[in-house]
Amino acid sequence: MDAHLQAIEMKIRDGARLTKEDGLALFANQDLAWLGSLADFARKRVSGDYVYFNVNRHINLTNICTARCKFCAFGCDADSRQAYAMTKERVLEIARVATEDPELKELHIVSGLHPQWPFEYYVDIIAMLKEALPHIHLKAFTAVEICYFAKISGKSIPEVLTTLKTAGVNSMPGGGAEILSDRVRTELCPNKATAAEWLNATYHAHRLGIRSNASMLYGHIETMEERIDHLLSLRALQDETGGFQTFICFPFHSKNTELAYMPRTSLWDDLKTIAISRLLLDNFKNIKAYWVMLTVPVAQLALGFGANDIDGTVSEEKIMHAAGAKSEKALQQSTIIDVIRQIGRIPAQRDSMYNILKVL
Ligand code: V47
Repeated sequence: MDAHLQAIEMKIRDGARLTKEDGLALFANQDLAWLGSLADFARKRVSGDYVYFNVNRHINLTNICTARCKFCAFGCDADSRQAYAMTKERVLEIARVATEDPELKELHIVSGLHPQWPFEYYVDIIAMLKEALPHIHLKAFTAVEICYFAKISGKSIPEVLTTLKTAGVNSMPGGGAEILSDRVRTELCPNKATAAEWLNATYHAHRLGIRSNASMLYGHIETMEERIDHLLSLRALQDETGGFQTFICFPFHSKNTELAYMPRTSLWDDLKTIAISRLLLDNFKNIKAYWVMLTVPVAQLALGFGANDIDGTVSEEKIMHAAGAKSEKALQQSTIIDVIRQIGRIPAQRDSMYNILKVL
């Protein structure tokens, strides 16, 4: 093995930090079994043998979106035949039905950037849900949505976040990060928060005590260097705030998007990306294998390549399925538990803040 890779292995065994050059060397190397064993070693050291999952429900308030990112099959214009926008009553009805399941602990709320709804509409929905279902954790609005709310309301980012926190937002999902590069964003998603704006909104959320997730959308027009830079930007922010709970990578699914000609990432790339994320993000405790995008068998494999979290039951996922994700629409808890036990790890049902509720 070449000397640089040997040095990287030594650093990982010693718990030392990897550099950008190390990340690039890991992507260039094709010894997947070696990489996987290092990522598995790092995972075990940071988070032991538990594999976390939660019981949650996704609610996408609207698919009408002013951003119209090239990679997205979910967003549409207001006059599209698929367009929908939920009333407050409809949101409450969905939430009430979902929470009839006593195991359900979280509502995950992410939506399009609606051209007409005022900021107050979103605040009212959160306040309504919190009043009706005070025991449910509301993981709501990506940093992109926070930036949009600031734009439409004329409020500052901290004001928007404080208003939402007061209304009942408990934490934020990690979407909208895509690739934190101006080149990529100008090409794929010029009508929404820039890389600096995404990082800034996330920084303020963490400062105000709103923890959030981080994500990466890969396998489109980005270079390996841009993937590494993305991971290092997240690592730097985590050093500063400690506010990230978990990292998720989304392999790009091109069906029904403007980039429909692009092939799906290889399984090899998916496993390398998860493993390298675990190794570079040394200050993240949790790396999520998002079965919705990966499919259940690949998510199970990813648990041997650095991941320690398999998200949750995720009923009614729409964004990824619009782009052709072939996975189930939701998973039973018993399936998640089997998937974890089959690889000799311990299923741990968690809440949204990663407190263990039950070890199964
Ligand atoms: O930002 C959109 C991704 C994200 C496609 O924090 C796509 O726990 C692949 O925020 N192919 C939104 N990916 C979803 C999101 C999320 C989902 C699950 C868990 C969490 C969490 C957050 O979905 C977007 C984008 O990066 N996405 N379209 C696509 N065609």
